[in-house]
Amino acid sequence: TTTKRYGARAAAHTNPTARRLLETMERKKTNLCVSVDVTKAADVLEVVRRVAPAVCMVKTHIDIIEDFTPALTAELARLAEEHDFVIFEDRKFADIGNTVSLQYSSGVHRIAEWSHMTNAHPLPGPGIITGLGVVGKPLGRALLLLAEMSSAGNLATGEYTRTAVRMAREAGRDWVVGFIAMGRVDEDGPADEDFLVLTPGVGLVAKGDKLGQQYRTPREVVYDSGCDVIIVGRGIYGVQGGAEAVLAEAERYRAEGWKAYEERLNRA
Ligand code: UP6
Repeated sequence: TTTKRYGARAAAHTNPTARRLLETMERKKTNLCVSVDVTKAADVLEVVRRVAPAVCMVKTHIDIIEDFTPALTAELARLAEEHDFVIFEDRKFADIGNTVSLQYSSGVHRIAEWSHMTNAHPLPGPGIITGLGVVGKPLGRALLLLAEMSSAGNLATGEYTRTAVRMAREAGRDWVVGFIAMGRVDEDGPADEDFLVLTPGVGLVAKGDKLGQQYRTPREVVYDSGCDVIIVGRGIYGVQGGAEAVLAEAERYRAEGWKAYEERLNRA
């Protein structure tokens, strides 16, 4: 997987969102996902409009928005088409199948309507994958499993991580297209298997925060660990210097992530 170009890997996927993401990455020359963790709808849209040229994906936490209306997600969906990126709602579902299917389709946020990709903890067992799939699969959406986490002391290690990978394989890649992980958790798989590995905890400046977050550089994540997408939040939207600085910082992460990817291909 790590020796192939993103664009070439698209053919290994039947899931339309996975294909679209890989094709977008190749077309825009970016493996950057910006995590827009701000709490006002106007600020979300401002950051997204700024970083749009530099990203393959925008990640949201829709439940932190104080002034949420469906106009926000409609506009996000429109921007995704205009600027060619995928929307990933980082919902981290963690309940039984019946409950998550309701949380995914209903409530105020109606996540399945506008978010191309979402994620789930494997903790409750395979029913969570099936329950989300009832809603998302017919819409061409994609699911990631949290196989590992970036925060200090997290429990997603060892046998838990291996079980997450096994659950993804059993569910099939037409629905579970990859993982949130810190490295190539799928490396024991067959050569024709292709999972996406999306990795948070990425920063060029800070080493961590006061609440357990741990940062690695784009190079450590993409070149050393073989991950596919770098997820950057505060390192980009939190930069000092206003809107101009946000795009400049996104472009810096895009360039770092892409360079690490090109070097990974050349090493092979
Ligand atoms: N995130 C992590 N670590 C994980 C899983 N998800 O940081 O293991 C998410 C956070 C946040 C983003 O919920 O939205 O990635 C990281 O933000 P940051 O770059 O500002 O630390």
